[in-house]
Amino acid sequence: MSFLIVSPGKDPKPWVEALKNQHPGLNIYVYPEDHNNEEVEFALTWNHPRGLFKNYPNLKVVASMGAGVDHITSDKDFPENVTITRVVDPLLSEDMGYFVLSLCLNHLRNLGHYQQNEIEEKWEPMGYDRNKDISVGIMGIGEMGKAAAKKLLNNDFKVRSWSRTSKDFDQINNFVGDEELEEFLSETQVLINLLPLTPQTEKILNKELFEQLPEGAYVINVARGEHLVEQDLLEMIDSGHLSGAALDVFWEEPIRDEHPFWKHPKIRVTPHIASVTHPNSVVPQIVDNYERMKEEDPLKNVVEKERGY
Ligand code: OXD
Repeated sequence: MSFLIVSPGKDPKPWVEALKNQHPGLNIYVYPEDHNNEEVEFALTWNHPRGLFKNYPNLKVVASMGAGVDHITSDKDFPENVTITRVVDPLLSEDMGYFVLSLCLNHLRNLGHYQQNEIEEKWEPMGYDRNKDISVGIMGIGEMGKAAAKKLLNNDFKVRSWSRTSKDFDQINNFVGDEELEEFLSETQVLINLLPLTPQTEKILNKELFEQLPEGAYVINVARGEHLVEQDLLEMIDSGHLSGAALDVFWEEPIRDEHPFWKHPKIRVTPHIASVTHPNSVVPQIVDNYERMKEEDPLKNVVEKERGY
């Protein structure tokens, strides 16, 4: 029985090392090195070549290296009988919480403005709002969304959330479904997107949605580039309806050289680093699922394929 790692564009070495430490007997192959497809029962992946897994007749489980699984579920040739799992790591969620908190504080205290002014040697103090006076709206209240909400609440922000289906998180006011979206948006001064990417949520951050935010609202996208209609965001910032945006994810990563986001004074770009999986921290749960698969025990963090997350 073999364990396959498929992660083009991502260095597999720390994963191999962590897996070997956790489970010295594991027979690991890193795609595309030579291996027998029939022996592979478990694969760990990030951005696999489309259609690859249908060539593994005995594959049982494909584990995502991260919290997101859209890179797997979007593969139309993914074998139906293979289980998909994702990473659920409190530390990863906490990293996301700290990141969105720092973006909110940066925005509130105008640090982007001062950074630019420093380059231009300009002394130009600005007024600022206090955390307690700002209402932050989180779209998507899964593990990451909850962690973000807690960090923001602990730092005195007013927090509300929106999810497509009802969620059991009672610490904040949660709005549900299309019917309550308008109400959710109407008082959201900083919008944070943490939705999973599914056919229902693709391009959800569009002009129609932005128009329902109050004048001067700020947008943070830390989920997936495909949630955002880029042109709509640019238009709404340039018209003054939105005050700016912080973007960590993009349709195309890295974004191309002349992309208008790079030089836009009101858009902050980071290279998909909001919360990055640390192999040592998540390998124990992957090995645990590998053992469960062998023992035919129920796996943990299984993705509902119909739902897409
Ligand atoms: C993830 C990511 O889904 O890094 O884990 O985006």
